[in-house]
Amino acid sequence: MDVYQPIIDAINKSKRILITTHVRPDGDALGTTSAMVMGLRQLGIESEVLLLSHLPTKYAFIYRDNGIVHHDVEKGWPQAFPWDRYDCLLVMDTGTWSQLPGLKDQLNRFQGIKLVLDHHLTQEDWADIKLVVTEAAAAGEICGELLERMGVQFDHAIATSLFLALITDTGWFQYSNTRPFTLRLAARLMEAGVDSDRLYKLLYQNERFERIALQTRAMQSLKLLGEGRLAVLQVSRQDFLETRADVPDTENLINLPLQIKSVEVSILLTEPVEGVGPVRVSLRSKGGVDVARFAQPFGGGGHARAAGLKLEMTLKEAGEKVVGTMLETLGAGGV
Ligand SMILES: [Mn+2]
Repeated sequence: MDVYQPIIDAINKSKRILITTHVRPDGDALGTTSAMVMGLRQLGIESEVLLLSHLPTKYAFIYRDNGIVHHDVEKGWPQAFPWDRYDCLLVMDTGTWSQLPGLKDQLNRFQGIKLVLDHHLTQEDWADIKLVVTEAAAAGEICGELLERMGVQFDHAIATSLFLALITDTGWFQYSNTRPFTLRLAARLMEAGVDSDRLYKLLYQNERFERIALQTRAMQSLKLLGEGRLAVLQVSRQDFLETRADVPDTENLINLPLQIKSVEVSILLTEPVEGVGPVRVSLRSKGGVDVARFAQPFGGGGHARAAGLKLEMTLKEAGEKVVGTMLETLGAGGV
């Protein structure tokens, strides 16, 4: 059976769709939701976006340029979120509650159909219809395919949104998740008028000094363990305070130690800026260790080469716990 048809039927039956995505949305999450809103508009289907975090400055242009308005519930849900306005909830780029804080409790007030469109391996069974394509490099790939099948024309705005999704999740087509489909889609998006030079400047030549200062501090914490196979970085609350940087400024940091030849796995421990909440542990692998599987017993998840988890302990304790377990994993020849 065609895996796209059930979700297409559900969308076609909907009058107004609420589209949401994971907490701390990245370029895939925002590009995909933006493309979806505009694609649905072409089809005469109304939709609105719900973000569980503030719109990050780095990617805000994609919503601003395209006039995408959104509900922002990072600071809390309104007394009466208008759930009865929507007959469909479409969750993009995640399928797990841990990535959707607060949403599960809200949904007992929602009567409509629940859809998931995602490319992550880790999934939970709560949606009515799921379209999960784990070979897809980005949720944007699945969204692009879906919109084309629904008869949407890629205009400049939709193409730019989908291109943002692709380049974010593939590191501008460098990561191993890049597949021929990704490049063929990218080619069609460029034909539809994507200004890739502008996107490159917006994403890679647009940093604040505070971010580079934080990266410098984090790199000074770099430790190589397990005969150089494991790299560990940490960002403490103190680092945030002294550099005036914020959590989004840790983005991409974890990839830097992978430049070292001997490193197989990179771990980044991030202490909460406010001093409350769990330590965030990000994991990257060159392929020998499945870090999604590693993260699972800790309640985390993700992809084989990029995953994360959270630990309710001090930075030091979290470091000892994760590093110890990872060294055992590496000692056992990887999982
Ligand atoms: Mn994604």
